[in-house]
Amino acid sequence: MTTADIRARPVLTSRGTWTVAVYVELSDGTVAVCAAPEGKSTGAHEARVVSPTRAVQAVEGELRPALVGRNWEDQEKFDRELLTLDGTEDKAHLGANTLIALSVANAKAHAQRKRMPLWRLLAAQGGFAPSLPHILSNMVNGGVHAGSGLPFQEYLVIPQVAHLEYAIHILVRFYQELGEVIAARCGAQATAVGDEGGYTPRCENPLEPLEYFEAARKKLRLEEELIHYGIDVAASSCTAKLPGHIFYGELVRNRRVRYVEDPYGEDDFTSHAALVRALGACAWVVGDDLTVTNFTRMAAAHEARAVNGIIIKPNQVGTLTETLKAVRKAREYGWKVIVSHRSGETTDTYLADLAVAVGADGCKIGAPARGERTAKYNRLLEIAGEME
Ligand code: 2PG
Ligand code: MG
Repeated sequence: MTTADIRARPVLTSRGTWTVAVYVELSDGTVAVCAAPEGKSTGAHEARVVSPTRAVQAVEGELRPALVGRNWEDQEKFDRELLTLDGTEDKAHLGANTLIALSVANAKAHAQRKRMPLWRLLAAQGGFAPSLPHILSNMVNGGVHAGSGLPFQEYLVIPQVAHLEYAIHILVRFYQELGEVIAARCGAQATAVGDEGGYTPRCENPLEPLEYFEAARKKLRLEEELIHYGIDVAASSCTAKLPGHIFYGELVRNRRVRYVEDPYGEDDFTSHAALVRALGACAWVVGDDLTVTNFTRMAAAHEARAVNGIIIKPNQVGTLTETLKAVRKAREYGWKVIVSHRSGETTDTYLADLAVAVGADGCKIGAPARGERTAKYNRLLEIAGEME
């Protein structure tokens, strides 16, 4: 089946900024679209993005003439062609945002034509055993996602139950209860939500949100085993002094935190490695800005034993094939895999399909609030049905 047309247009993200959406049309009339997300706390080593105007121009002026009229059912071949057309190491010419939107739109179009859900197509293509992930739900937003003075960027709630619907049920109850706890302690204003749907209490003490979490858990009489907590420090965007290992150890030992993302600067492999040595047996120490879904950075992190888990963000690298390869590499390294959204999202749901397709351990999709986040929750629920 040949590709009949490729088009692009600027669309809006949840942060009120522009991004690019790419449409792929096959010769039987099948049309699929994908919109690139964007991050606010981007890692310095992520692949480059171009402006939405440049992205549209790249699609219409360069990619469309080179790709239309050919059969791109083989996604690997398609992505290889995209890399050749870009011709740079960091995707600076066509932009990782342009490429990821086009790469995913192509996969979606072929899945649609085969009447196959996207997760099933991606699992088959990558040779993965699909499964439903744990959800990492960002219920208190801080750092650059909130502007509330809270130094750490994210406070995550991670249900420890196998059944997805039950996990989401727990999250929704937790989110509501947490809202009441925060309103009572900090005033209703603090329940205004940040970029990823989490509440935004004004507090400078990074322990405070974990206290609110525990208050909500106790009020709900949720047993301790049912939920873990996590933090994304986003250290490279953090303006406060970073804590030492003892502080993180205290979070793991006494605050029920089992997930620590980007605890140190994006080039500080040494401190990460020391933390893995100290806490690696009882917590996931996860790289995001440190590893940026990039093979060279991942190899360096592996060499240094700097993490035991990785954030996979397709738009950090630029194509679907590279994303799947990064997951395979992470598995080879023995790491946990967490497929993640960005702070600037659209209602596109391909991320949920990807998380299921690769059998990710976790999927980070924000709080169960705001349309661009709930779209992913709802897609996960739909996929659970498709898997039955
Ligand atoms: C992160 C992400 C998503 P951003 O740091 O993990 O939560 O934020 O998209 O702003 O990089
Ligand atoms: Mg992060």
